[in-house]
Amino acid sequence: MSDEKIVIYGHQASRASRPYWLLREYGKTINEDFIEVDTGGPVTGFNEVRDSEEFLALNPYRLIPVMKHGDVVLYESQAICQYIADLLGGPMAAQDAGERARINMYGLNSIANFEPNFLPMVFGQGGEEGKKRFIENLEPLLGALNTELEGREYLIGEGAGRFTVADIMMASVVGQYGRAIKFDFSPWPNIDAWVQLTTRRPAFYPPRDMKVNPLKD
Ligand SMILES: N[C@@H](CCC(=O)N[C@@H](CS)C(=O)NCC(=O)O)C(=O)O
Repeated sequence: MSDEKIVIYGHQASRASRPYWLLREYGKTINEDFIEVDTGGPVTGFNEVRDSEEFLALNPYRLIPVMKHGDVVLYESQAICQYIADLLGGPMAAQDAGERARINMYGLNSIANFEPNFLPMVFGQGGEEGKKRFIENLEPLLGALNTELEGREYLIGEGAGRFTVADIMMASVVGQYGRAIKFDFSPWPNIDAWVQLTTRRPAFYPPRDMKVNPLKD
């Protein structure tokens, strides 16, 4: 395992906010414990780093975030989150193979099912008609997630569960995007409570000098 610092290419106003949130949960500070290479992002505009040879060698798909830790290079925000959790360990990480697979399951679920319906609403895609369709798509998904959260506070672990990287990955989509568009979660009270519990954590919010509101990503 490399003792080099983790390097994240990205920007807070992008899906890089997911590994940044996780790193803050571990008490890590940008440019002290890990390095941020600012690429700009879709909201602020990308800068020249994203088209540099150095960046394209790491990710020919030209998407952020990208993580480099020694010889390990990863793109896909949720894969990066899972690597960091495994690396830093503790209760936020998987404790066994079953938990690791379930954490991965939530990472996939968040981007395969929820993100394609929440993110376009954040950008107002499709206007009112689009919004109606995205909400119709989301209703059964939210019903299922609400069922999974019945009697629980968090997604992973015995009993009410414990806060893990799975909550960060799912809440970065359902919670962050939902709150950004003031989505009405009241028909799904277990999700409503979980969104509050996860996205009100102090580490959810970037430090002031990052100057970006995560609810406006
Ligand atoms: N599934 C990927 C999506 C990566 C992605 O689409 N990133 C956006 C920024 S949030 C990007 O780099 N877009 C490039 C562009 O808009 O040209 C992940 O979760 O990392």
